[in-house]
Amino acid sequence: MEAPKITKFASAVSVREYGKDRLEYFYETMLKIRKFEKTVEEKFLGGEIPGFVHLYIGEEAVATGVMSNMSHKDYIESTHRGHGHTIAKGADLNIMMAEIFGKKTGYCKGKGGSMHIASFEIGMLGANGVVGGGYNLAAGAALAQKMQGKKDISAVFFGDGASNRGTFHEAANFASVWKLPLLFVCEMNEYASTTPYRTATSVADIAQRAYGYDMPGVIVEDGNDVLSVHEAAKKLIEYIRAGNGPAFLECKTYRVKGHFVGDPEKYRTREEVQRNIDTRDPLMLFEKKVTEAGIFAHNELTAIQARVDGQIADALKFAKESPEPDASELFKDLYV
Ligand SMILES: Cc1ncc(C[n+]2csc(CCOP(=O)(O)OP(=O)(O)O)c2C)c(N)n1
Ligand SMILES: [Mg+2]
Repeated sequence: MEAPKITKFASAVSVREYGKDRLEYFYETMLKIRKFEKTVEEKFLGGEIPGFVHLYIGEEAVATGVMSNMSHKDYIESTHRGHGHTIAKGADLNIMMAEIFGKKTGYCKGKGGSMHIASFEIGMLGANGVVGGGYNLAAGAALAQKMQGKKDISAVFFGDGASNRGTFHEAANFASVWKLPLLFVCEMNEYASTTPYRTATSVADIAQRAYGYDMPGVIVEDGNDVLSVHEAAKKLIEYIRAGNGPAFLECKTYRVKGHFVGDPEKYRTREEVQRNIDTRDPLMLFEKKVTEAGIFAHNELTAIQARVDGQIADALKFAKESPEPDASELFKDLYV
């Protein structure tokens, strides 16, 4: 049997080869995530949002690039940092914002909140507050898809920290033996809470671990370039849909905000964060690419930004004006 390959991916597709609508979709999706997260941050700091919030700011290209190859029939398992995955999967911003505000009109009737958003209609099986908790749920979903003879796939998102959990081994081994239609997407954002990945991870590239499970592994060095992520994920998803079994995608990105809103961030310097913002911001990289190629003028990008601002303002209004769930509903929809 030929050994699986672990490769570094560089996209050979020029920005000019994409239709303008497609490029607008990438940009608008990333913008929705960014602006949604900025609003959530502001409202959380203002005491309007209950619970705990982990922001996806700076990592927008990963969710957008992967999900651009999926339909609502494909499933995803998300993480504690799940707003971006949910938006890229096609969530309604009003219903999402309402959930985060703990309102009755939210995806989980206001009883899930930031870390437990799920919507089966769009194939979003759930965010997950348990680090590494998504692998085996996704493997189960992929097993169901395979047993039903579907061409749909499942994807599980996880961080560099989560890659060190034992649950990864269980799911990766099972998915490989059963040739399940499952994409492992590692978001290597350099930190697991306060721990830099280098101090806690045995390999330089986490995708190297795919080798041990006989699945292909692809490393996107510039995981903040949405087009690179899109192309790399496209190849792997085609491979999975063709019935070849699981694959592993590692995207190198950076968590620009604290681990959670309110994190004092004593484990890294302000200079390091600023350097990443200045040189690697996914929105900035995209804007530069499409304007330098002459595909979008600056005022066209501004118009898209204004449209998204309107969507976020609507979502906020909807969430704020929605009622809270009634106390009598507290024990409804519980599976115990
Ligand atoms: C099983 C488990 N252990 C510990 C935690 C506490 N915790 C929450 S997020 C996190 C770090 C996760 O890091 P990573 O997987 O790299 O994801 P990132 O936050 O960087 O997106 C930890 C340790 C938890 N929620 N669940
Ligand atoms: Mg991390």
